[in-house]
Amino acid sequence: MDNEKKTAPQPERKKRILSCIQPSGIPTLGNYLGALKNWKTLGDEFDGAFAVADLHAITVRQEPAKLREQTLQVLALLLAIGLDPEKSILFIQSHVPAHAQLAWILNCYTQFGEMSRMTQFKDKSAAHADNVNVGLFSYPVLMAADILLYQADLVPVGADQKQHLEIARDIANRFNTLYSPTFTIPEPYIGKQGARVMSLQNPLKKMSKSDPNPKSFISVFDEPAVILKKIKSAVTDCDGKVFYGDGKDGINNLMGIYACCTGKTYDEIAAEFDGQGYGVFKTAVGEAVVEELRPVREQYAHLLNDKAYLKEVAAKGAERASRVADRTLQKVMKKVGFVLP
Ligand code: ATP
Ligand code: LTN
Repeated sequence: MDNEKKTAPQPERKKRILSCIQPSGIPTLGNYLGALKNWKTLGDEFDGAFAVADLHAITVRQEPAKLREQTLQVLALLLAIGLDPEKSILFIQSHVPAHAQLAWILNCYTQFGEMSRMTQFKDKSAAHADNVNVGLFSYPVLMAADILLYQADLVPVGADQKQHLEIARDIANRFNTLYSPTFTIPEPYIGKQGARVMSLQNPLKKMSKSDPNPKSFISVFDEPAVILKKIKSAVTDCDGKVFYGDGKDGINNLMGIYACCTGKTYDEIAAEFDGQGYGVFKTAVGEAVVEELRPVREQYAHLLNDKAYLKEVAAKGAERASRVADRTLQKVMKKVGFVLP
């Protein structure tokens, strides 16, 4: 007798991608070019799940009314960049209890030493020395839970999150080895361009929405005149020549932004502004950013007025997300040895 089981060929599972953004301020051009822009492209192609990470946001003190407002703003932004809530799962992290539950379990499979090496923790604990809380420390474990609950194959993030992705992979591998295969091992998806947009005031620091100096970042909702002004006052050098090179961090950053918005290469940009000085170049960068963000800003303005719709999207998203997340959580609880309810 033929021992080989004859099974019907399974349709290949579409890759699942997951990513989150914190409602810790108004998203910046860095968030947009480094992450959100890729979410739209990947969300069209794969099974997407995208969340507003409000649990992560409270690792830094937030004003409650502002946090509520920013959470809905960020959800509106996800729709404004073109994510389709019928296709992708769009949700608010705290609406799906499995995130906090799995994070607790994974905390017990993560070593203090490995968390201590996280550069974001070092940076953030220096920036918020009066509130170095345990949540800030175990932030990457919650992020691992976000990813692993959905069995994500691909996680589109900016370059600053690479280290956190590596930890998520380590935790998943450890759990799979201790018990049996449970979690998909996620791969980071870091775009070639825009992965690290730098502060306009200090090009050695990443552009961040929680930077106290608003001149250092461009918010995705800034008016055109404000964008042009912020780019004009971006810190550069006194060399006056537009090319990508060592010691030209400010110009390199502007060239990166311009390349992302126009699709031009660095050589093409250097040729375009040859002999023209920084004034002309900065105006062109400002105009390109205005055009890049225009459709997002326009869509967003339209959506934000409809709070009832946003809440409906969040409710449906949470329901769909919970279905996927609870399945993984149940498996984990069983393997760990909990009595299932
Ligand atoms: P905060 O400043 O509050 O820490 P953040 O903007 O650094 O927030 P998130 O909101 O969590 O962080 O980031 C959402 C996504 O944007 C992540 O994928 C992150 O890697 C990406 N991102 C953040 N800043 C930049 C940047 N300057 N350049 C490119 N990508 C970025
Ligand atoms: N820590 C991330 C935001 C985040 C995230 C995630 C990104 C929270 N959970 C899961 C990807 C997957 C940041 O960018 N600061």
